[in-house]
Amino acid sequence: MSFIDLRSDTVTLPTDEMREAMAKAELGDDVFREDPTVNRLQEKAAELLGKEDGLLVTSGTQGNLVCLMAQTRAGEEVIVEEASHILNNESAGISRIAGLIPRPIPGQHGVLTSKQVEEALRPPDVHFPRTSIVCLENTHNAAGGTIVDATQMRDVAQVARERGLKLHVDGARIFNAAVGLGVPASTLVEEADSVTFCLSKGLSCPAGSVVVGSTDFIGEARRARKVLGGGMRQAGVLAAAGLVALETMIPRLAEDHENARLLAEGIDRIGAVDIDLKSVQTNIVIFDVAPLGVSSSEFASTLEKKGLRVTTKGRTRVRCVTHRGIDRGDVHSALQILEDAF
Ligand code: TLP
Repeated sequence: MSFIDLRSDTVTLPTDEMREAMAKAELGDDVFREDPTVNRLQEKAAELLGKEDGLLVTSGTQGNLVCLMAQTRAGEEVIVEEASHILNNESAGISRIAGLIPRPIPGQHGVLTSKQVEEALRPPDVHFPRTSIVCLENTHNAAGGTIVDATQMRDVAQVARERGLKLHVDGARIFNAAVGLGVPASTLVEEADSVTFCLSKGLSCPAGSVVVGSTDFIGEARRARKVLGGGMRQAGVLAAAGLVALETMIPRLAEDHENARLLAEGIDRIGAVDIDLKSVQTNIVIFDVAPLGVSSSEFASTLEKKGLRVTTKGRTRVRCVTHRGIDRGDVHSALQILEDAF
């Protein structure tokens, strides 16, 4: 049975151009900083995001952890959005490995405001943990791929700056945000001290993420990556795919956004479940099956039997993600299956 796979944009396979670039990549030992392809990818990533330097890491999870380890000390507090990936989907790495304590704050569509951050700050008192960093997620996965725009980013960055806090952006899908807004990604992370973005999601690479920031920060991040076992030697085979992604794959994310819109509007039209069309801003569609009186996992297994793969978010929410492997025809077929299942 063939499936329409809307579980994640992580299921995308590398393009032929990527495979060719990987086969021909010039290689060296990256722990000695001698892999020319890795070096080129890191430079290109830093340039695209307007930062001094970059560092290839194995995954988005490793990237976020490396960024936090490089900018904090154990026992410090991290301000995170309540439904963020860092808090909920990275197996508590920030606590068990970086020794940090999270301070979760509920955002609106995943977006924190400067007022919320301000209110969360603690007076200097030996009883309290020191708050040292604020994390924003852009796009925000659990909120439905919602975008944090440059003004909202700046707003939070200003408080962080005034209070001496660092600002980290989990930009796993930062290029979806940039394409969604029609702005260069660099404008969205101008104020960030560190950014992680993923090559292996909508950009279709087989693996890898990149961390960017100042030269000093990257020096610390490189050490943290080593601690985590992320020094990868001839990693140019991966970086070669990353270069193709950064050079050719960003504009096509718009197609994924159009397909997500088409899917969301179709689900809304059927009218059997709850869906907030305002939250459908990029390539993620989340709907709530509570009105059907079933759990999200029961619903997902019904869909699976009919040839549609999705993921669940909590007890009643279902997530669909569009990507390069999904065209308009697949969206129409998915809608047919969904209507049937509803
Ligand atoms: N997200 C994956 C799953 O882990 C849920 C997905 O399918 O969406 N930040 C954000 C915002 C993410 O969505 C993800 C991956 C990560 C970080 C971690 O990236 P990886 O999977 O490369 O460790």
